[in-house]
Amino acid sequence: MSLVKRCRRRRTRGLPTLLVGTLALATSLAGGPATAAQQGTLHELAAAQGRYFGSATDNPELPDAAYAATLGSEFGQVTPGNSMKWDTTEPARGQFDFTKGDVVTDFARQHGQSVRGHTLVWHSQLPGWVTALPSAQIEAAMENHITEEATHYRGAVTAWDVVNEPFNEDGTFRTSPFYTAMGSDYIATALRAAHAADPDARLYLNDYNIEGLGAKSDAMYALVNELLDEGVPLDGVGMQAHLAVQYGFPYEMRANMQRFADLGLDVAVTELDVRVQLPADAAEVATQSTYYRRVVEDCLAVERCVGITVWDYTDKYSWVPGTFPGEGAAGLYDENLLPKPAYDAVRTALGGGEEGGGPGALKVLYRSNDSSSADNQIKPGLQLVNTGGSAVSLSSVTVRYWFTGGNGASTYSSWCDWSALGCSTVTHRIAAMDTPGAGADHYLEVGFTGGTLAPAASTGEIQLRLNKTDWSNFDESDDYSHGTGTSYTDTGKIAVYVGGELVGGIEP
Ligand code: 9MR
Repeated sequence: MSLVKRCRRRRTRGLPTLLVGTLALATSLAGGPATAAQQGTLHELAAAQGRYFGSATDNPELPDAAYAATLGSEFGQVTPGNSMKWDTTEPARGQFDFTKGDVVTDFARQHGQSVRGHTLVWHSQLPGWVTALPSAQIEAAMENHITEEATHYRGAVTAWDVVNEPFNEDGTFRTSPFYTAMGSDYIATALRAAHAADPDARLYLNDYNIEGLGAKSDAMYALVNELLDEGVPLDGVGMQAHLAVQYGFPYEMRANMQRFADLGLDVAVTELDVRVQLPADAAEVATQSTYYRRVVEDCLAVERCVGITVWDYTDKYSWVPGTFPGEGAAGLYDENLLPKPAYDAVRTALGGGEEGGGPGALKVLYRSNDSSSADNQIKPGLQLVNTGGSAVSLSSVTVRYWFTGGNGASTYSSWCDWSALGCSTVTHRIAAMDTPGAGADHYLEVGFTGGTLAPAASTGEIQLRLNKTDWSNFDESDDYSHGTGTSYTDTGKIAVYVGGELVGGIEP
């Protein structure tokens, strides 16, 4: 793929991602207030990262006041699970009924949320009259359906899943009345009709099992390349992400998202849930949290990943048990609308830093590995312990140890001498404080390249060392974080942060 081709595509259509992020932020500000115990809703945390965080919803659920309250406050985007599908919106040929979809767009407007339209063309949930239509009439019926629906929702829907689930698992095109009538051309025809009806909507192709690399995502990749080459209006690819703990995580998700992004397309996670076999045991719950966290991390790592939608946010209204008997518990909230460990994991991955129920869920144990506090090296030994109920992604964690430099060079070197995790996992640097405090004008900051800290787990010992580049002596005796104990204790004078937010220890 030449750079020239990519640039041309970027200019061809649509909002830059940055603007989408700005809109999302504006949306979040219009949404409901954060609960007292948590700083920022899922959507506010996502919006701070230029993304949206949304949920599917459906008309029968909305009268549930407790459900609607969380839907309206925690999420900045909604997708109607059923009410914009063909069987609902055009049950008889030419007779359109947008009542149910309008209830969802009204709810969204009242709560400052954006709406993803789902879906204009799909092989499933088609009314009988479409499947009974002679092939020669399918194209006109499809164009008319798209035109009427996309026109009706102009201004209310920011993105459309124009074509849903066009592929079989092996990457061949799925048979449908549309494919039978028009071959794969039906996809370009549908996109053009949607663009003509609503030139401002972001137009997507959406499918499941295209999160990782493989025959199905390769087929989507080949298709979107072709469409872009032909100048067909296409803005993005939706990855549904109906994941299951027993089938493993699609580890190449980030690389896969990136290859679509490199074509100048947006990417969205459109229907995320992670089902487990019931009854869920502790290991499955922990793995589920990890999967949710990884999806968030992957989306944040890909600039063109515009947001994440869960399908739906609570186990109370999940589609999973009805479709996969014996499986379920796939959502972020349980059947009583209470947040599950996966919710904490998502918050943390979004930079919320309240894993396991608030500040204090991580603590740092410290001992001095230095027999002299007046020599030319400082040797803190640290251990990080997860005191919360959910796994913590170490890549979002940093630890600070404060000291004074004193006379001599003001440049430093730092070292990891030994770590139970392996020093290659540990990052370290010395930074000067803008405003020095008592016993502190510099700090050693320790971080991690990756890994997860399970509930109650410890990183084990991390032996650190630092010196001035001129090897002059320190006077550690009055350093803020310095102690003389030789066994590990929580002194409270070494701070730990998740996503940059203080969660343990006290700063000088
Ligand atoms: O959530 C939807 C559920 O209520 C319907 O019964 C089901 C019928 O197919 O569709 C569900 O949503 C699907 C979505 O439209 C497309 N991707 C798979 C979703 C789960 O089945």
